[in-house]
Amino acid sequence: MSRKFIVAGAQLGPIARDESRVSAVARMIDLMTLAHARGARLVVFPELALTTFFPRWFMEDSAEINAYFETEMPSAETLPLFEKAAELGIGFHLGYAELTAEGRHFNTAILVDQTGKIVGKYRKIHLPGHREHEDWRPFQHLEKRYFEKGDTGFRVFDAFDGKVGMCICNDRRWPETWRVLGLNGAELVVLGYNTPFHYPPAPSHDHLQYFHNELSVQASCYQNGMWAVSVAKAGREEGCDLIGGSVIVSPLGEVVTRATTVGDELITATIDLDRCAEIKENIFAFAKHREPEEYAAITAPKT
Ligand code: ING
Repeated sequence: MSRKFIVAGAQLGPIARDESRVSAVARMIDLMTLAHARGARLVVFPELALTTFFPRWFMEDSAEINAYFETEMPSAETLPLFEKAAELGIGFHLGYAELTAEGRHFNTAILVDQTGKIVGKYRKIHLPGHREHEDWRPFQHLEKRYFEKGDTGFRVFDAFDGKVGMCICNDRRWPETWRVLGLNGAELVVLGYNTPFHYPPAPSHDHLQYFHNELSVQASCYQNGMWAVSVAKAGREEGCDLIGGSVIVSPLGEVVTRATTVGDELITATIDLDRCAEIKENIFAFAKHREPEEYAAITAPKT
């Protein structure tokens, strides 16, 4: 039985600072309904998909900061998304800010199956940006201030007749993310991102943001023989331009489809998990060709 099915990427346009979770969820339900109409079994939403990308502002008041976090999942505002998923029989991936009962803050993503059950959770490991206010920047990128490094590792979950992994945004730029997921058997990686077009530390790179976005995912899919659905929160959000460029990429590194706007947009593709073997059993057959004895520098502790 072939493991072919349709996946969807549900790119979101801007979410305003004062936009309610109810509004964001309603937009996602519209995209989920469209995904179902197009035959998708899984729809992927962006990173931090319930609120505006709040790490762009320096905040000190914990109540103000915590207002952007979810203390339960599903919550009253997000339950309709789970209920719609179960009603339609479609799974989904959702990124959100997680505040645990112990008071820990993570940039988190979940994988939910076609019955509306959470079958996987990931907490972002590569946190970009900085911890303190840096007034030279036109906008801040304070993920190191608001989130702890994720404590889940790069796990792979049995779902959708295959092995599905997750990462989040900056993780996609690090080859280690994908190689560990690949070594853990991932055949499909789903992820969301919020990527500003302007990169204050190196403005001369701005025109390459879309290129780097696709380069990272294409190379990683090819080098690990896996599919990826990588989905943006896009558009001019509170004065900050976020790139679109949501893509679905094959194990051969081909961009199968990409978004063409910076708003709410659904992309879909038929993927075949069995095609991962063309890479995993040949050019990147890890057991046959990897030489980990030579790679110690990769996992040596930071000096
Ligand atoms: N955003 C960005 C990302 O890695 C960034 C941060 C932007 C890094 C541009 C480098 C260049 O896509 C998040 N949220 O990680």
